[in-house]
Amino acid sequence: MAQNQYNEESIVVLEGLDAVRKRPGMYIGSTDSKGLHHLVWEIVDNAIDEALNGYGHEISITLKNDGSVEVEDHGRGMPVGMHKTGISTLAVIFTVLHAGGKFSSQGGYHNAGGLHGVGASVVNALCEWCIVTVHDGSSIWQMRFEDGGKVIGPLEKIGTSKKTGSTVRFKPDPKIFKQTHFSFSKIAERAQEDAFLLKGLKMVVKDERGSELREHVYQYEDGLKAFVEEVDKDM
Ligand code: 1YM
Repeated sequence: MAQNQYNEESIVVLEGLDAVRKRPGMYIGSTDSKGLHHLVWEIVDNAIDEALNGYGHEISITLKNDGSVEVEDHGRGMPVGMHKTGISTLAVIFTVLHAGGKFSSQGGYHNAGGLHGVGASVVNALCEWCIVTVHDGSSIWQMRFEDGGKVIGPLEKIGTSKKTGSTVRFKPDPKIFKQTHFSFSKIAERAQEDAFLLKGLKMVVKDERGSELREHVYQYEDGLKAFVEEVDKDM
């Protein structure tokens, strides 16, 4: 029975996500460094959406030494219940293209970049692996995907927690991207812009790669005023 369920989930993945792997440019613009960093913005933007909705005001982005990146928020936590299709809602979010209205180009938070809102499933499709962890205030849930977003097991309860929030850790697929090195300065710059735009939002960017451990924290109680001062400084 349980075996069957994974097979059905896997079929959804194959139908939904192979389109992304066939034409990544249609979803993330390109497969160069710019496209690679789009993966980070997609996940970060979902965390920012949650902050804009009033849940959680601290988001951290960590560059890991295995080439993966981890994005963590302290919002409500992604839904861990069942979707009407009989698949967990989390699996739907990560394996069905444009799952949920908020991933359509109509919904939620937008940036000036244009290409935006294509969502977690697109990121998952273009990864070697992706691990999603949710704290729901009583339990810790986890689900893993491999090789272009394939479901490798069910959403599992892995512990208990009084906190709420979501963590997505993913490793881009080198078969898709021309290069898979994340730029700390590029990510930090974008995180700072997000902090300027959303008053009080705390963005923490960490680099755990190699011996060069770095951490930048951005938080502005008077958003755009701080931005103008920053721009002014360089003139
Ligand atoms: C590290 C990335 O994705 N956080 C996140 C995502 C969602 C929610 C909370 C959430 C939204 C809603 C209700 C709602 C998402 N929910 C959905 C969907 N962080 C990150 N935090 N409960 C939780 O919008 O109603 C997609 S993403 F589709 F289920 F609504």
